[in-house]
Amino acid sequence: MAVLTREEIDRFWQDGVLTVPDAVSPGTLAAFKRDFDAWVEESRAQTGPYGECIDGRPRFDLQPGHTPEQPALRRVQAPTEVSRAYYEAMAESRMAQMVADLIGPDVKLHHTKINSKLPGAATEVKWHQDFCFTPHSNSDVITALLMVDDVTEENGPLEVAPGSHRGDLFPIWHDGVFTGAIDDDTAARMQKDAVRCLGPAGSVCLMHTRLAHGSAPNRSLDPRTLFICVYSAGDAMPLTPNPVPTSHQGLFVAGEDKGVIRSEPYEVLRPQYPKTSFFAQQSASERAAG
Ligand SMILES: O=C(O)CCC(=O)C(=O)O
Repeated sequence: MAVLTREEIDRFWQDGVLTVPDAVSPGTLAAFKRDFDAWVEESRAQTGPYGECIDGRPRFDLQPGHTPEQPALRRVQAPTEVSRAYYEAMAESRMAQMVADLIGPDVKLHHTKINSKLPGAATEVKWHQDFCFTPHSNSDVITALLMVDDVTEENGPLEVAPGSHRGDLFPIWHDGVFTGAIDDDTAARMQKDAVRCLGPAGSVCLMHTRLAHGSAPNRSLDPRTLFICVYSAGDAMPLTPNPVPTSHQGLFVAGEDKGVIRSEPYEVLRPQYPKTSFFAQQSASERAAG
């Protein structure tokens, strides 16, 4: 049974983005916060990226400037591997059903992560389109950003350029450097008309993989934690190695594997595989500019 209305589905395809409340239960939200708070506590004793994912890279990434007094845990890679609450929300929630309403009936997981902006941390996300990091044989790929905290004007909300998923793919390589970011002029143009995706904790922002987006640092005293699940249609095949590899990649959360590959024509520069996380890659744009 559909969770999204016809009007919501049409709005998603028109704008490339749709925010819906109550994607998970209050109990799940409480469990998310408990697990995340425990990771933040653990991070206080660390001085650099730590832990291990299935490819040997660190699971937990820290913003430069992190201290025990002011922790700046900015990324948890593949949290579904170390938390039951995050796993169940990825596999069985209304969020997964909503994605099936948009690109189903067959939907599988690509990867999961938590992006966190703790108060006082300078974490920002430069403008980009996810498809340039994770090209697939077709673009029925959705990034679902679940709000673990209330997302407000002040705490570094996701900002998007509505309709941009129907336009060009903008390079994230510049002068031979993989910056992971759209060029400054284009980004400034997008920023001018950007729409902020706000909502109470438990809302999900469903974003088309080609939609251009970014987000500013948290200027408030409240945290901004997003649990991000990237799903694709069952017949969309990843064309490059998963930058956030997980043992859960390929799990069908709706429908089944029909053994079909569907492709659409497009061209994109092959992304660079990250050494730690996406945030470190994007800081290359500062080095390139300087
Ligand atoms: O954490 C954010 O604000 C942005 C997330 C993002 O850019 C992404 O998931 O691609």
